[in-house]
Amino acid sequence: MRHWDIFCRVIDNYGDIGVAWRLSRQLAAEHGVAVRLWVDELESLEAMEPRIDPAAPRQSLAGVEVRRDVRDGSGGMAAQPGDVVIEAFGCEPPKEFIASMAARAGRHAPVWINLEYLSAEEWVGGCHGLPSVEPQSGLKRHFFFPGFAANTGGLLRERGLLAARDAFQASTAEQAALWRRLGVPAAPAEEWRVSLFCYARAPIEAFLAGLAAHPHPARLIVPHGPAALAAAEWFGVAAEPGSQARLGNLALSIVPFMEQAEYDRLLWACDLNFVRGEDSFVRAQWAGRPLVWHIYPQAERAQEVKLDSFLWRYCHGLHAPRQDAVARFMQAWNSGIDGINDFPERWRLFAANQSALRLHAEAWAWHLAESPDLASQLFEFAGKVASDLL
Ligand code: TRH
Repeated sequence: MRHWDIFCRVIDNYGDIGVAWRLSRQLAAEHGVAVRLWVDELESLEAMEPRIDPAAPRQSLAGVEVRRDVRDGSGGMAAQPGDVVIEAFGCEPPKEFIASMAARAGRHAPVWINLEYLSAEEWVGGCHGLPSVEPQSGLKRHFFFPGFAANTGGLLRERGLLAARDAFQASTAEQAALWRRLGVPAAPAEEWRVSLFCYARAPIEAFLAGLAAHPHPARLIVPHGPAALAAAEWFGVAAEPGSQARLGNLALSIVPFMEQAEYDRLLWACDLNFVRGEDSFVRAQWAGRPLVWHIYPQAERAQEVKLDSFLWRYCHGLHAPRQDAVARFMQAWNSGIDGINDFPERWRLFAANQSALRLHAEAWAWHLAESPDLASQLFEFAGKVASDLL
């Protein structure tokens, strides 16, 4: 089980490649796996890993061989499949590649796994690990579901993550160095530091107005992207990394889109993190700080059920009024313009609970860390499927 192929298609954001890249590195570093990561578009990976050359068809980095997935019908994708083939989020390997997998059908067929999107919903545990037969090739494909419950595949968490976080959070020197690198002014002790990463449809203006009028001073730190555009427009400054502004009790710093590891440090350094999608959402939970999740929108508002399923798990153990404050604020953030009317009141209640929510977030991270991490579970699962084939 030494050779793995991981396929990833960049749909419209950073999450698919963010997860695939993180998983690939962890399998190589912690499980001795030789990973070939196939990606159709390398620019998104370059944004979070600047050493990537987006023009190179093949390159090696962090123990991972990164290959451009070119499906131009030239037959260039007929490489010999490894022992395990992962398709991230149902992206399917190319036809020629599946044909090579099928040619080895029987005892030597590669283990084929579809790594699904993360969801806190109850049904996920019942579907995790199930096989299905892919009709064209007749090969078995297994569904692997990340999740929060013990009967799921868990969450990505590399070895030593929480210890690294704790060391950083205990070090004022490391935090000061981070702010210097990002061009963010030093923090007065009482200032809240809030990172903002969300989709453009969030009620960003209402939130900025709420922060500016709030009695507690705050600084919003916004990586370059749609949220930075909206915040810069509201403040009337350029939407460029390095832009700074102030209004009322709110200061703004626009920072570059940074490497994944640096973004982790930003999450660790902030008092409150607004995150989105899948991977930043998980990283914010490991940060052990209060978070606000902007969920990826889906057809027929399916994301609302997913948000409520997460809230149900996350809020467990909080006092009822605090559960209410968290749920109502996150729901308003996700309902965009619909939630704008009582947004200031919801923000006021959420902000009033910050100290308790911080303790809760710390405990939540430790609770999640009691379960085995996703890469280890995937490694074990692939081994089990392979031995069942023998
Ligand atoms: O970019 P996203 O919105 O990704 C989404 C989700 O994954 C969604 O489920 C999927 O369907 C859709 O893409 C196509 O949010 P996400 O998942 O948080 O991914 C962002 C990645 O970018 C994550 O790996 C963290 C990383 N990142 C950096 O490396 N540096 C940065 O400065 C920032 C802000 C993020």
